[in-house]
Amino acid sequence: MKSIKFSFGYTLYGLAATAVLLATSYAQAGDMTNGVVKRVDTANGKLTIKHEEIVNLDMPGMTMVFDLKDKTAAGRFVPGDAVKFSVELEGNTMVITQIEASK
Ligand SMILES: [Cu+2]
Repeated sequence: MKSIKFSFGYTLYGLAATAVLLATSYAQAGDMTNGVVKRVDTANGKLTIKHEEIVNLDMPGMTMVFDLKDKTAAGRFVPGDAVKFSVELEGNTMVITQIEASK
C-alpha cells in the first residue's frame, strides 16, 4: 500500500512538471509583440521600439530601448520598420530573443 501511494505521488509530480514545460514553450512560441522601430543602435546591439502590450511580461504599450540577444540583428532594421518580436526576462534585463519584419 505504501509503495502504491508513493508511485501515485510521483506520477502527479511528473504531470505537474509536464504542465510547466508546456506552459513555458507556449509562452515562448506564442507571444509575439507588434512594434515599430524608432532608433537603431548597432554599436550596442539595441533597438528603441514603440511596442504594443507585451502579454508575457504584463507590460502595456510604450516606447523603450531593448537589448537584443543577437546584437547583430540591430543592423537588419531602420527607423520606421514594423516588426514582430518576442521578449524574455534574463535576470533583470528584458531581451529580444526573436525579431522579424512584419508584413
Ligand atoms: Cu515597454
